Amino acid sequence: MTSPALGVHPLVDALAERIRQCWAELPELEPLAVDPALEAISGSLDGEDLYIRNELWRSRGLRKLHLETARLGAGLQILHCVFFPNPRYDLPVFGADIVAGRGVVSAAIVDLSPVTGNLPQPVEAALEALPKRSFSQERELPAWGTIFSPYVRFIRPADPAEEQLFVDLVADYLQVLAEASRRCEPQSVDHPSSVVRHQGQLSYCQQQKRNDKTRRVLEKAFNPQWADRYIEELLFDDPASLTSFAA
Ligand code: BLA
Repeated sequence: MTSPALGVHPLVDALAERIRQCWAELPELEPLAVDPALEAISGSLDGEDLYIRNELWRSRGLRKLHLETARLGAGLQILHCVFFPNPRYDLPVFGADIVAGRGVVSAAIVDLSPVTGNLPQPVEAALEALPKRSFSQERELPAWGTIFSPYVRFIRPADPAEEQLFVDLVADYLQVLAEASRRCEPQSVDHPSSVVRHQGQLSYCQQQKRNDKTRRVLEKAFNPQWADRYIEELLFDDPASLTSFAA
């Protein structure tokens, strides 16, 4: 293990490992270039170690697979993961976020989010068929959370057993997306559905950018300009124009 893994909450570590196992199974997986200045970032804040690690890939039907693991001062540990689809494919956005501080996880969220009004039918059917898992503490979604599907889970895990249950839940959602990405046939860039999905992905990014909590943490650890650039260029960069997805 390299030093960045030190001091990471076991749930952050376990989920990151599980996500890496999941993407290793995806068809046509290939690395996506990351600006070296953003790939591994380290520093210190108020005497605490601070680091960010970014891993980026793409695969069939998915234009950007992003996993960020970070430790950002005051013991705050974060796992941020988003899989953005290629708008030519009828696929949802996968998103997961874990926020832990001082050994306690305050937020664990996962969803397959639609980029049109509804989830693709095969995805919805597969999610419906998953085992029902219950957590003792469900959290309420913020106002910008209108982008999430009815299958979103936003919880505060109460103990290690619930943390494991959350890892299993995320792996199931990723399995559903992996299967859909294998089966889905692309449509042309000028197909009206591709246009709608491209627009839907733009809205997804815009809504996520309304999460002040992400911005505040990054501003404090770095500075407002850096935070802005990081959010706009890496976390929730708008998808490139549709024509760039032409085969
Ligand atoms: C909440 N996100 C938070 C919180 C912090 C961050 C500090 C508050 C914790 C809490 O309410 O208990 C911080 N999250 C970050 C930072 C990064 C990050 C700094 O990912 C990255 C560097 N957020 C996402 C994604 C989702 C998401 C992909 O990035 C969901 C798919 C959700 N985070 C999310 C939600 C909240 C949250 C819904 C709760 C917001 C609220 O209650 O207001």
